[in-house]
Amino acid sequence: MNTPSLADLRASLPGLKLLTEAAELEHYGRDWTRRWTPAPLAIALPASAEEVQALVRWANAAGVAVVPSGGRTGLSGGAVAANGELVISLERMNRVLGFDAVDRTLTVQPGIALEAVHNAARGHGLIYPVDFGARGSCQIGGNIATNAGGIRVIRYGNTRNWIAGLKVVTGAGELLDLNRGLIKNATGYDLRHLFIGSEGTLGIVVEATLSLTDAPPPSQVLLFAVPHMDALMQVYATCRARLSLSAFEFFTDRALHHVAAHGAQRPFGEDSPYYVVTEFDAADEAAQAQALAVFEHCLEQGWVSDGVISQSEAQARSLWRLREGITESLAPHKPYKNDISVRISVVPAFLQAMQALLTREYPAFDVVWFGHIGDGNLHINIVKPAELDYPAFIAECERVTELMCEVLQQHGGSISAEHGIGLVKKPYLASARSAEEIALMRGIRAVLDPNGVMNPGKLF
Ligand code: 2HG
Ligand code: ZN
Repeated sequence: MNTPSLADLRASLPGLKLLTEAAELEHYGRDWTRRWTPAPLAIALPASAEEVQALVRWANAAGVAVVPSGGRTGLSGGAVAANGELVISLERMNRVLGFDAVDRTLTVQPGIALEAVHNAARGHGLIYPVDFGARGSCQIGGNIATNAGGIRVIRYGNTRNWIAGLKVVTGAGELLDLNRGLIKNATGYDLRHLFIGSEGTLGIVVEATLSLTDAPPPSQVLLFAVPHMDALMQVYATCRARLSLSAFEFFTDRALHHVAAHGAQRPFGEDSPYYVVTEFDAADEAAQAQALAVFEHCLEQGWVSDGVISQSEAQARSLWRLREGITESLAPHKPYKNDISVRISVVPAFLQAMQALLTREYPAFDVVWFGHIGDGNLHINIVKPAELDYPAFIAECERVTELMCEVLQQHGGSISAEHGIGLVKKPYLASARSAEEIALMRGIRAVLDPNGVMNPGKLF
């Protein structure tokens, strides 16, 4: 890439909001990974799709790399700008553009926060069901670029399921209007789905039409203490069969240790190695009685040792905090993160194989497991021991990640379930995708981004 001239950019796009102060470069040049030193060229804050298009065209002509930027809550380094890139932040494009009561769709700009999407949908008596802890800071454009998952995938699926239409500016600077909110559209390749989960390597989302759905009935939250690993899946199977679940999450005693140290209330008098948080529809007394029966059955079988059912929204929120507060409680320890998935039926075998590997390789490390076990998605955070410096710690974790890739391959799993590949998991992509698949992905990228300006160095 050339040494570009900002004066030239200013002259090409008069009126463009451009930031170049050191603190701004630092702020917009990083995401939640904190592993790379931000060093972008400048931060552009376009106000319209046309401005995004003009910026991408300028980047092509000037030979400048572009990093699309949402709420930068990602954990894979996909939004990091450490090599003189032009960051295009969508944060000023944050409006709801329209609601259609017949289609039950909400059309939004990419920079709107997920929480604002939730509120807008609720304002129309419907919901946008994709949800996760970063809802207040992440943006819908980033959710689409990463095909974000979260805590209700078990019922509603990933972001992909909820995108009825997408306007994107490709890496070549073309504006595409994909699918236009149609439910049925059998006209060849569905290009919309190429952009969902493409991690900013093919283009930039400039508008999205989101499908909405009915609000579910009132729910309750059940927290179980689970005494051994095998019981986790017994509890899952029982809850899945007998309750109408909207979430099924788990965490370990180490995770509870960290959230409790961060201010959360310990739920039970006695500690347990595993905990499950599950949310279920509890519209009437029959549904509530069913939940109690499930709890008693699990207790009798020895699959749970204790449990609590939320009796109010406040209590439900405080039980959820035990699970949703884990990432924040670990952040000061600069953990190394893995975000893997296997088929749900394979979870117990994978957990066992991984525990054997970790006990062998990391006997002294604090390894924190949690995640969306009902989707086969497990988060493994390794806390940095005080005696290791950060580079040595990362090198050690990467060595074990390589071994983990072998275990994942044996179990048919994936190195990234929902956080994406970005920079962090790039070395391991080939363990989850075949050489033929990666060659096809490279070919698609070359067509949509012929000059290689879109998020270069990310994904592969
Ligand atoms: C979650 O499920 C997020 O809480 C973050 O995906 C996971 O911090 C992590 O590893
Ligand atoms: Zn997650």
